[in-house]
Amino acid sequence: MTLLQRNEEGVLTLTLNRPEALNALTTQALLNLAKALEEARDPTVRTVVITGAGRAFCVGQDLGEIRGQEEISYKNHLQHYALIVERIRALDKPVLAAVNGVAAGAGVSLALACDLRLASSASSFTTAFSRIALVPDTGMSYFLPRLVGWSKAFDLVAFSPRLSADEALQLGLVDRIFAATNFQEEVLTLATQLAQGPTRALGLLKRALSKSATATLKEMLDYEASLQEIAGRSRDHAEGMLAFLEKRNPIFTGE
Ligand code: LHQ
Repeated sequence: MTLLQRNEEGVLTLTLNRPEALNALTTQALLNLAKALEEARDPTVRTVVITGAGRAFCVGQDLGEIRGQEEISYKNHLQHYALIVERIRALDKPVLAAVNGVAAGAGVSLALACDLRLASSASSFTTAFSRIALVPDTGMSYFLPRLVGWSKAFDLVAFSPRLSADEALQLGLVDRIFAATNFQEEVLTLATQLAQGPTRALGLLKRALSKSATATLKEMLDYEASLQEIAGRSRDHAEGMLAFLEKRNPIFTGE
């Protein structure tokens, strides 16, 4: 199985599972991931974690699979890679990349498309594309400059250094580092915290941040007001208000 799935108390963990090939992406692996992300729309899933089996997170396209191919098909790319990024961004719930080990090429892009990047102290990052004379894809040219700035993005793509977890944290490429020894436990703790949160509001927050990448301030003020109206009607908002007044912790159901 190229993808393992486990749902624990609202946290759906998707584990890329080709450790012998550093979780390089084959067409089948991409299809499985896209399908799992579609199924993750189910309301019982309140947070998604994407991680890798073995010593790698994901090293991008399986170069063995495309060896000898005459061309890189535009249509295939949209159907397989772009679809995954679109599904991650369209999911109205947090999607976390738990980067357990080496990430390269579209593996880095996959992490960049997520809402948060949690890195193991054993992880490393390399954009890889320019080493095989390709351009960044799977959303990297969109997300990377927004995270690290325009010229740093050029630097990381043109030279493709291999960054440690600490270097990635310094650049803002990742958000948290956890020790490799208890990485998956730490990830699950943080993911569970999010899964017990006000899922509806978190989903709306995600929409707002995504829209802000291309919107004007005026558009965002308008959008925020419309999202607040929706959030204000949620059961979790009523519970949050009540819990505040009763001086207790809220119990959110995600509705
Ligand atoms: C691999 C791979 C790999 C197969 C390591 N495939 N076997 C989309 C659509 C269409 C066209 C192309 O592009 C794309 C998107 C992309 O993602 S393109 C970018 C593809 N990825 C890369 O170019 C990364 C290539 N790999 C590396 O640079 C290194 O292997 C890294 C830095 C990831 C890891 O280095 P090390 O930790 O030193 O491991 P290693 O190099 O010794 O690799 C271990 C094994 O994994 C080795 O096989 P072997 O049989 O010798 O043990 C590698 O050949 C294999 N492997 N990446 N993408």
